[in-house]
Parts: sequence; C-alpha cells; structure tokens
Amino acid sequence: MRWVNQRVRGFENHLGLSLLACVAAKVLYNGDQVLRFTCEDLATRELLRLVGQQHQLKFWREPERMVGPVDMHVPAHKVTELKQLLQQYGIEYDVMIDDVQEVIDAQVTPRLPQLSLAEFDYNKYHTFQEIDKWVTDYTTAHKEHLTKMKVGVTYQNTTFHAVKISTGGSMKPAFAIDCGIHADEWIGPATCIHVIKNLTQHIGSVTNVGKILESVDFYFIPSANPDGYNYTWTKNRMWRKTRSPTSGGCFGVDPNRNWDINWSGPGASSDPCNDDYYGPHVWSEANVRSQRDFVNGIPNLHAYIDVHSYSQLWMFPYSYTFKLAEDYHLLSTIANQSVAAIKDVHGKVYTPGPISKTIYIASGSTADYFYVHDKLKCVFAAELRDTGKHGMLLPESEIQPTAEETFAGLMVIADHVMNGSCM
Ligand code: 0X9
Ligand code: ZN
Repeated sequence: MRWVNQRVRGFENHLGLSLLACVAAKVLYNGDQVLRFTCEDLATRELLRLVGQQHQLKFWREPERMVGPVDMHVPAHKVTELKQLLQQYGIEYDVMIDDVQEVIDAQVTPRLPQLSLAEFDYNKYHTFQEIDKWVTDYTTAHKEHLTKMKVGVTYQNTTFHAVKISTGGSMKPAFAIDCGIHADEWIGPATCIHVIKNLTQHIGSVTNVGKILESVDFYFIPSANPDGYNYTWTKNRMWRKTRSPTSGGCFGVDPNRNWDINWSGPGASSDPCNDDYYGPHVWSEANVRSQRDFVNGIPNLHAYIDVHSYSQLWMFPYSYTFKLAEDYHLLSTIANQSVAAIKDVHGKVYTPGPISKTIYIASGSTADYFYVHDKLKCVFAAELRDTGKHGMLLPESEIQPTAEETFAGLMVIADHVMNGSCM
C-alpha cells in the first residue's frame, strides 16, 4: 500500500482551501531520502511494511510487490531515527536518493514556456497547458492524418484531449494508449508525445511502421489526469491521484483504482488519505468517466495499453486476481516479443507478465476494465524507466531513449493488431 503524505495532509486540513490558495506554498522534500532494501525474504518485507505503516512512510516500491527491491521514502526529520531502527533490526539498505528535493530540482532545467511548435523541446518535461497546446498545434500541422478529439473534463473542469492518427479508410482496427493517469509519472506524457511524433513521421514510409499505419488507427490520451498533473507542477511533485475533495480533508482518488472492475477489492484502499484510495464510489472521478466513455466510443478497438512508471515492466491482465487471463498465451507471447524489441533499442531489460504476479494485486484498474468490460484481447499495462535510480524523477536526458524503446514495444502490439491476433 502506498502512503499518506503527512505534511500535505496536515497542511491542507489545518489551513483550509482558501488560505491554502493565498499561501500557495510548495511541498518541499529537502533532506528526504529514498532507501533501498534488496533482501527478498518475506519476513523482512513484512517488517518493512509495518515500519512504513507505523511511521506513515511512502514506498516508491512497495514491500507487497511480488519481486524486486523495496524503496522507501523517508522524510528528513525521520532519517536518523529510522536508520537507527533499521540497524536495531539488522536490516541492510542502500541510500538510493540522498536528497529528494535535489533530484526534483534537477529534473526540470529552467526554461521559458513552450507554447508553440517552434518552441517545443521534445527532450523536456511539459506542463499540462504546454501539452494540450502541443496537441492542438501538432494535430493542426498534420491535419490530413491527425485529429484532436475531446476526451472530456476533469473535476476542476479542465478539458483534456486525445490524438487520433489515421491514414484514412474505415473500419480499421484501432489501438488506444493512455499516458499520465498517475500524476507523478512524468515520463508517461513525455513518451506519449514522442510516440505520436514518431508515428506521424512514419506515415507513408516504406517500413514496417509505415505498413502498420496503413492498416491500424491509433488513439492517444497523452495526459489522462490533468488536475493531478498540474498539481505536481505547482504544489507537490510527488502527487499521484486526482484532485477531487474527499471526506476527512484529504484530496484525490487513485484514478487507477476507480474503475468498475472488482472496485474496492484487494489492492486498493478505503482511506481517502491513502495514495491508492478507490474513491467514495465507483466512477467517482470525472476524468476516469471521461476516459471510459471516450475509449468505449472508439470504433473497432482491438488493443489498449495503460502507460505508467517506474520499474520497467510490460504487463497484462489480470490485475485484480492471480487467475490467469483467458488470453494468457497470446498476451504472454506479445509481451515477450515487446520486451525483446525494447531490449534491442538501448539494452534496457523490462519484465513481462500478468500485473498481479509481476507487481501486485490492484482492483478497479484501467487495464482490467478494458479487458473484461470491452472484451479486448490485447490489453497491457507498462511501467517505463527506470528501476529506481531516479524513480519518478527521471532526468530529461532519458526522455528520448525511454520513448524510443517504448515505441518499439508498442509497435509489437500494433503488429499483432494489424495481423488480426487481437480480434
Ligand atoms: O499501482 C498501480 O496502479 C500501478 N503501479 S504504479 O507504480 N504506476 O502506480 C500498477 C498497476 C498496473 N496498471 C493497471 N492495472 N492498469
Ligand atoms: Zn502508475
């Protein structure tokens, strides 16, 4: 389970919204550290879970995960005490990030707003305003093949958009991709933008991607949680959820726990202050409803991928249960081919497998909804770079290589859509 950001919660509870707007302070992470635990035994993991719960710490990689290390975010004022405690228990760790705020500050190099195509630097992270303007300008510049489509509105009444790429014709199979449903996973939107550009540049080319574009329509939602994403730019870089007010003074619902597939089941939290909060009711989040309706309206949809970070995983349903998907063999074959294609680009190793067994059980998630409700055969959920050196705070220099390898992984899925395996 994820955490409750104690400082943010206290801050918002006690000051109230109006005053909060006046002070407009940013949450700072000076001196906070991320500790990595590599031991894989269950007893240590359980102990870490309890320590985290007791001290209300956020895990960047949770002890509940099926495989891999545990990464724990320790606020500056708890670093000394916690390290002493770990020493007492004899639990070894490495300091993965020495000062979280330093890494946050290093992620965005100072620059002017980029609100035109001429100004847009693809190797930077962008605000929602810049992303949405890019969507408008880029689709206009390539209007023969690209269309800007309204997905819907958010709780804060922000309209967000999708990009459709089509070389024409009708009843082509479609492949839909969303990025950025979790606000703090900045590499998602940046990757979606790169992939749209890369695909557009391949239109008409005598390559396999050119061929795919002749027979498959693509739909991208580059920034699926604009309220939360805006908040990561203005107030709290580590914000994950939406921004709707909930009971108890905490804000936001995990938009990847709010879908009508085993909603409120295992791997989701009933605590409105928890990062995995499933919401006051199913479909409580406006952006999630918008995404559902938009995707359900895509004609002839054959494949879907929900793009997250970090951990380098290429997964598929189920997420809410350990039960194997009915299309396990197909999904596993495609995922294996995707990770091989990804590795060929920059040598990065991504792990394929069912979501529940590769990461953890999560109920009410995007991927399961489209797999079960829309009966799509080819549904995936990816976790992009890295494996924890920077985590969510991936440097700008890694945007392009991450996008390139993701492109290769996505083209494997698109190839299967083209060849009819996902029908
Ligand atoms: O917990 C999540 O929602 C995902 N991991 S993350 O670190 N990005 O938060 C895992 C769930 C995978 N995605 C879907 N089930 N769609
Ligand atoms: Zn995520």
